Amino acid sequence: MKVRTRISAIIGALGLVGSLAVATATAEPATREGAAQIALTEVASATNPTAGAAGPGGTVWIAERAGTVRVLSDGGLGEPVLDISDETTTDGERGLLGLAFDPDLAHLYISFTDLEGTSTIDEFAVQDGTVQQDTRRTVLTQEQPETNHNGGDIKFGPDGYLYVAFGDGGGGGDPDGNGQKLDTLLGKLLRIDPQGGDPYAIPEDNPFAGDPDARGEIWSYGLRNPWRFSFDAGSGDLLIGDVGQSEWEEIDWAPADSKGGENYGWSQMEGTHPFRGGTEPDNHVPPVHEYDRTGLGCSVTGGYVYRGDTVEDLVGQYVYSDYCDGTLRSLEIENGAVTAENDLGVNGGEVVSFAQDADGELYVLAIGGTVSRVDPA
Ligand SMILES: [Ca+2]
Repeated sequence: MKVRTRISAIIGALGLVGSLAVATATAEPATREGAAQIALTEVASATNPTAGAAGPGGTVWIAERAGTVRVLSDGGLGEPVLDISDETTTDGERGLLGLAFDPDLAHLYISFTDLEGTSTIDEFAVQDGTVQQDTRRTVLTQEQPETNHNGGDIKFGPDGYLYVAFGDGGGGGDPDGNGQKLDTLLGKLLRIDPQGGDPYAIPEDNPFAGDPDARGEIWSYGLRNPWRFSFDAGSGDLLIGDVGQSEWEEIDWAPADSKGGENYGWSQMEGTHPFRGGTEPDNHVPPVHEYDRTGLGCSVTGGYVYRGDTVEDLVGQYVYSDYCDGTLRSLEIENGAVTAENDLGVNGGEVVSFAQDADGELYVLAIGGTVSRVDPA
C-alpha cells in the first residue's frame, strides 16, 4: 500500500519512533461534538521543516532539518537567512531541530546536531530583523551516544530563561538509565540563562543548583524523548510531548508556578505503566494524558495551547498531533487535569512540529514540507 510504504519510509528516515513499529492506516477521524471546527490552510512549502518560532515584524521563522532557516511572512517563505547545512547531518533523528528567539527578539538561538552528532545550541544577535552572522557563539553542547532521541527543542519560558529538551541518549529502552540519573543532561528538560554568563549561567533557583550530585541545568527529568514542548502563552503552564518506547505516548504538564524538579518517570515508567518491570518513583509526576498505539498513532508531537483569535472555540485548548497518525487533537486542561479530549477532524500529514506566531495563531509542520495554519472551518 503506497501511503503506508511512504509513511514507513519517512518514519525510518526520521526515526522518531522508539521501535520499528509500522504505522497502520487509520479511519478518517470524526469530529466529536463540542470540538472546535477548524481547517488547515497551506501557507508555505518548506524542505523538511522541523521547528518554527515567532520572529521580528510578525514573521514566523522556520527551521529546515538539513540546516537552513527561512522566514515566513505574508509573501510566503523567503530564501534562507541562515544556512548551517555543512555543519549538520540528517542521520537518524539529527539535523537542525530547534530555534527560538529571546523575549526581546534580540537574539536567535538554534539547536542542531553537529557533524559528530553532538547537540549544540548556538546564539546569534539579531538586528533590524537580520541575523548577525559574526556574533555567533556556542552556548551549550551535549554529546549524543546514539543518532536517535536527540530531542533538540528549545523555547524561552515566561521567566525569560532558555529551556532545552534532550532525549535519553537513544538506543531504545534507555540502556544507560539516563532518564533517572541527575548527573547527565540526557533525558532532561534544562533551564539556563544564556545571557547571564559565559557561555551561560545556571539560574540560582533551579531545583538542583548547587547540588554536587546533580547537574544544575536540570529543570525536570525522567524524560525519554521530549521532542516538542511549549509554554502556554496565556497561563505560562508547561506542556511536553514525550515520545513513548513502544506502548504509551504521553503529554506531561507542569503549572506556571512550578519550582521544577518534576520526575516524569522514564525509564521506570512509560506513561502511567511500569516499563519492563520498573518501579514507580515516589516522586513520579504522571502524564496529564497518555494514549496507546492501537489507533491514535505511534509518536506524539507536542504542540501549543491555542491563544489566537481566529478560532474562538479553540482558545485555551492544547493542540497536538502524532507523527504516525497526523490527526490534530486537543486537550482541555483544568488545574492539571484533562477535562475533555477532542478530535479536531483534520489531518496535517506527518506532523513533526508546530509553531506559534506573535498573535497566538498556530502552524502545523509536516516533515514532507507542508506548513499549514490552523484556521476556522
Ligand atoms: Ca513519563
